[in-house]
Amino acid sequence: MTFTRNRIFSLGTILLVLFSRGLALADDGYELWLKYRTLDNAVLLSHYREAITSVILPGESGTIQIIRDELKRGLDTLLGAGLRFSASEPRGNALVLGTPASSAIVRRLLREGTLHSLGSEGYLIKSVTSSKNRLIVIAANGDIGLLYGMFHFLRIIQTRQPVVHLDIFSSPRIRYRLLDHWDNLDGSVERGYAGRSLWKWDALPEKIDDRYRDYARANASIGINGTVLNNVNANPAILKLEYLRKVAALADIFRPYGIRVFLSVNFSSPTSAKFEQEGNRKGGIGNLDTADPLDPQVRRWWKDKVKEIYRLIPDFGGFLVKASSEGMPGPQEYGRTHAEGANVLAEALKPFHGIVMWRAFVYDSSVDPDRVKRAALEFVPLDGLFYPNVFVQAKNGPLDFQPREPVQPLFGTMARTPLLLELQITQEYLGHSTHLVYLAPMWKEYLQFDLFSKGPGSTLASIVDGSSRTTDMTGIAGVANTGDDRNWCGHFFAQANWFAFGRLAWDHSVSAEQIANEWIRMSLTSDSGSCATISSIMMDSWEACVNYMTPLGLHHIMEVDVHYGPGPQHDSGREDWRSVYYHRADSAGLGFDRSSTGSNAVGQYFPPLRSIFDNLETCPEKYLLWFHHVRWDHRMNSGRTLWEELCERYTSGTDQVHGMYGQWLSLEGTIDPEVFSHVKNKLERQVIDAALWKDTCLSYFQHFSRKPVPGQR
Ligand code: GCW
Repeated sequence: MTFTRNRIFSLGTILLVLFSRGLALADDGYELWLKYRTLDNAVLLSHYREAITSVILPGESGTIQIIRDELKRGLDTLLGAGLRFSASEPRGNALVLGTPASSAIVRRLLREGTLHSLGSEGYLIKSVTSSKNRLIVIAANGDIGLLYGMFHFLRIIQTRQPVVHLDIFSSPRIRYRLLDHWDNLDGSVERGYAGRSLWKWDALPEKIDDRYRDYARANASIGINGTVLNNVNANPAILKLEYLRKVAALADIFRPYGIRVFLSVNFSSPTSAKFEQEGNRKGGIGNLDTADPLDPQVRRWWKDKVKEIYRLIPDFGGFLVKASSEGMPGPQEYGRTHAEGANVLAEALKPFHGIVMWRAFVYDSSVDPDRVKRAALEFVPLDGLFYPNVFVQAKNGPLDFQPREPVQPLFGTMARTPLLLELQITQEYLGHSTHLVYLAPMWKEYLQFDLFSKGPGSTLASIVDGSSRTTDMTGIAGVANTGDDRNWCGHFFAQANWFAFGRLAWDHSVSAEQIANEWIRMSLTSDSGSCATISSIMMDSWEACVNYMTPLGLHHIMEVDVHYGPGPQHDSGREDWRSVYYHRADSAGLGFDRSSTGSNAVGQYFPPLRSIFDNLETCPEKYLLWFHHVRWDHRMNSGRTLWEELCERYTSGTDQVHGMYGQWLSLEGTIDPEVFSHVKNKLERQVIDAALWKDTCLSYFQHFSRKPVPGQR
């Protein structure tokens, strides 16, 4: 009996030890990049502990309380010591946070000019030394600026930077920095690969899920200041009072984190439900027979609805609209333009400083059979006709979030309309949440793309951040990759894309490599050897994906609807939809002729881009098959023929993934075991998928080229 009891006891002890060790070690990804692990470097620890002996943080607003909690949680854990918090003047070396209204030190520090340029969200982090003590001051005009400054300061410590001689000035380059959720009211997420929606609509507004705060906290830590809660394929029900109360509950939680809520709305909302027809998403929640934007009753309906929203959500951000696109209702049904449609909403939102984000993702073969030209054809004639509080929101490329596209030419040609850049964080066409693809290098390529619209240097970044225009209507949105999976994004490395989107939205001049390094150190390890390996995996991953999926400007050859695996053979007869339409393979060659003798999509770009793209000899090879139908025996820069180069790209793409896998295996034992095996499993799948892409595409294109695959018997 005694024996048994002892055995049970010791077994229990062992299990307890194992369990608690397991808990301490296992990383399930929930904490994202906000992991605060006690620093194991004694020199650094004493450097930080000496620099910060207490924290001075006056104020009691919701935001200040969040800052206090985060600093406690962060610094206490990172530095392994409890810090004293107070609201009064510091004794000894201290971290001081304040606004001109709350702190004399900050008042002394901030001169008028600096205050102005900090705006409502910017901050300073500055070392200030006096005879008595050394201070690190985080100063901002308001609490939200302090919140951002605080997260920046924690990032400095998480990434183990020194905290002496700090002199940081940071303010966002872009005003609206948004996540667009394609979340449906039934809990599903369109193009979501990380579980169900984060928003538990059935339980709201009474039940507040813990994750809402964690979501807001994560976004605030990277500077995201708005969220569009629901899918652009919008269910009109979102505007019913019942749902607006739920939205208001979320807005209340997000507000102290500096995050405003926005909604996608269905253009037919004012109409009666009796118009609902199977499949075409028409029929609204109102009682009108029409949604014609010029109808006075429709204008009244939107005004009343907007008033109702602002009564519940005083800082509501505005509406996102997908109209006259992919079956969504829109103004064109009533013979009205996109501008007339957007303006009826803008008029209603204006008194409350709300905005409209009107999407330019349209295609309609009556406008032009080359799908990539349609947005510009429909929208450029409307330039200057939108109300000032309207953005036209366009995807980065003219097609649809392909692994690589040239930039949407609209960004150059709609000079009088505020343009909001839509990026896709969720990897609809880049391997969902199975492939490791770090997207920052891709976004940087887009942002640095020169449209020449005002001569050389008219980069997409300068258009989006307004620096090449005179407007403060600047915005960027990322289609979110979040869901209710424990690790938020499905793939652990997909978290890096959420992180990178926020960092670039705040400051697009930061390099993809720096962002990767920050994320790795905050999320995975600070060991420099491991960091270098992980960084190299990440930095090469996008080019690898382009190579094994769609090299040399190929596009949209994914399997139909799912958009995951290869499907170059798809042909439905629907002109603008299936793979064969896009790749145009035939016995002569490969690629879509968009040159001046083809669809002339090149004509939508400014000179000299137009002629650079138009000419087969000057067109960058990365866009070759996007703009040209190229002979199989065409000589590429490498000296290979097109066919050989295609084979080489597909092969190097699969080799790169093998390489990534090998590099990952070398990390075993240096990073968290749970993360290690999670990523290992995903990479194993990616190796198989890359080979499938290569084999499927090469054997399919071989029917046309009728040439052997080099190295293959
Ligand atoms: O890329 C396509 C997607 C659709 C999406 C649409 C859009 C939300 O396949 O799922 O719908 O783009 O951006 O509106």
